[in-house]
Amino acid sequence: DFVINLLKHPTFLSNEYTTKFIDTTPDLFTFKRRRDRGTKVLTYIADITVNGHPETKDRPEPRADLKEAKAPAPKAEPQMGTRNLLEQKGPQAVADWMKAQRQLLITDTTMRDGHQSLLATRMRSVDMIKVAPTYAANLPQLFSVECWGGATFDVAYRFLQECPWQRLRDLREAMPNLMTQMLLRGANGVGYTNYPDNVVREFVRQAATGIDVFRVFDSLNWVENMRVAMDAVIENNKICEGTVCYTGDILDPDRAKYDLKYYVGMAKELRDAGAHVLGLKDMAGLLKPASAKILIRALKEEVGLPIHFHTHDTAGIASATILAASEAGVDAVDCAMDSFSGNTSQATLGTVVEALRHTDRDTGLDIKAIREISDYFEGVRGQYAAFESSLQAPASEVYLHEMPGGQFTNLKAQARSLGLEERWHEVAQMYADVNRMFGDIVKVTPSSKVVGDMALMMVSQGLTRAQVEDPATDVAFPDSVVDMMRGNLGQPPGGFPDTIITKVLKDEAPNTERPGKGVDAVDLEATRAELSKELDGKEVDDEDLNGYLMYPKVFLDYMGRHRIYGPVRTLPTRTFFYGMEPGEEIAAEIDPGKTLEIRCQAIGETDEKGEVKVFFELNGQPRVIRVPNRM
Ligand code: BTN
Ligand code: 3PY
Ligand code: ZN
Repeated sequence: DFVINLLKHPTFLSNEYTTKFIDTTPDLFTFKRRRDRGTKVLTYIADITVNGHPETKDRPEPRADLKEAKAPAPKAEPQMGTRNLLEQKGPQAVADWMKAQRQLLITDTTMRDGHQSLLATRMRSVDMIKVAPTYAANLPQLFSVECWGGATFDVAYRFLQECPWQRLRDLREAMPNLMTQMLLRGANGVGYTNYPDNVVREFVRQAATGIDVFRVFDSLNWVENMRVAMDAVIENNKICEGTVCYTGDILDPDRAKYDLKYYVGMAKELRDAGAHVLGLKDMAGLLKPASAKILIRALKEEVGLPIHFHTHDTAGIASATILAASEAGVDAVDCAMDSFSGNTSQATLGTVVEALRHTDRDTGLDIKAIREISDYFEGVRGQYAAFESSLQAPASEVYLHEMPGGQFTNLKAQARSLGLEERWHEVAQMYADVNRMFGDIVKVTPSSKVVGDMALMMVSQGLTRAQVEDPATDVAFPDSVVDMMRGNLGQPPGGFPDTIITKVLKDEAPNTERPGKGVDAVDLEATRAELSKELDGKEVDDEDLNGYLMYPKVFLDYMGRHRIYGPVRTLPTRTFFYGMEPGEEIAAEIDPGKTLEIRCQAIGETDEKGEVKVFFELNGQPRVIRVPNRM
């Protein structure tokens, strides 16, 4: 039977953390017959109720009295928005319109970068979908809603037990007048590695069924490595936001590698590669107001594309930089709903809206609507207490380490798991040292992960930069470092320094060509057939195929758990992470119109077999589920 095959599957067995839950739940695999979806969902709830969720163990809990957040009511039928313009006139018309009008256009990032940067990307689809119609009706002036891509794709499968494509379909449908936006890592897709060209093309084609604006970047700012993805976006008639990642400081003579000329040059390359919009991605929040003024002016004057500016509030200065950029003529900027803003996330949406009110760049957004949605998200955020970082205040330390906002909480968690949390500031300094050792590179997924891996390794082993660079010391480099030095993420401006290449690769010669060049195309139909076999003959649609192409192991693990637990994506977040209490009642709409009304009646004692009976009522019918007590 499928479940047994899956257990024997080598990729399944070799996975370290995503299967922890199943590995420790062998009894779940003994079911022979196919169980109905209600029973599967009850099995999930029973297991979490008895054993807890591995991801929230030993972490802070939500306030006991915190109710499920209720979305504010949509005001009226959605007015026309940017999506209507895109549908009617195409991407170039949207770009022309951006340049022609005066209001500062705003992208709301709450559903992507906001929670990626504050809650380790753990926001579940239900918490987004509930409020999406309110966005459509109450904030029709938004430029776009960034709600997909980046780390959200694999986290959905890996940790949230849900399908990222279904999230996209649901959000798309709920916001028909607003442009949806995603973050695409160029040839790295939504992964951490380089994919064959046809896999990138196929992914963009599928994503374009739900996404209107593609922010395409490369983690080393290598335009060569962005063309396949950019071309695919353009072919699909969507907005191609060709993006420059910002690092260093254009005013610092010591960082001359990344000066004004460098950025203007790259922006022109992106324009010539067909970008409709120029993205300026300040992933760490390093662009300061004075530099922003100069950079935006120069880009506006010399490139001619509308500019969309993205920054992070890690140092506490993001809104000042946004206002400076606005004065310099930037066309669109990113903000997060107040309750998901600040610190490593984006600038505060309501604050930027208020700051520009009654000026010539008034955003036209309704501040009351913003506050209502922010209040909703405040309630949502409370349920994710387990994923909050310990970051209490903005920190100018970011100018030292230059960590992207989206990486910060993750690296901190990694440091914690290695017992290095107390030595965080050493990790930060080491991160800066590694950057210099690698030749001063752009640090953004996936290059930022490589720098982070190296820094953690050095701190935990007590190695200094000088020791690593010393030809006489033997160093075991992390796989990701070897991979990057081989050229598998592409080339930074000027290449990697010879010292480090020689130290890492010894006699092996690096590949300095575009990594995708000369790589054979994947046979998509053969892969579909192989996946179908893997899944016991289940028909494989394009969404599942694309999930598998990006993350084969993560996808198969997700499918394995889906067979056991069924559609858990619509469970309330509290239930998903903590299970239920006796007397508690919840509802979960598992299909349009099919709602499970679930009441937890009682939790039994652990019997001699080490099992616990959990007593439920499912749509009024009594049900008993037995789960092993692993506590
Ligand atoms: C100024 O420099 O006068 C302030 C900038 C306002 C210019 C607006 S911004 C949006 C649109 N795009 C342009 O290139 N010009 C306008
Ligand atoms: C991502 O690639 O996920 C990022 O957020 C980069 O800033
Ligand atoms: Zn970001």
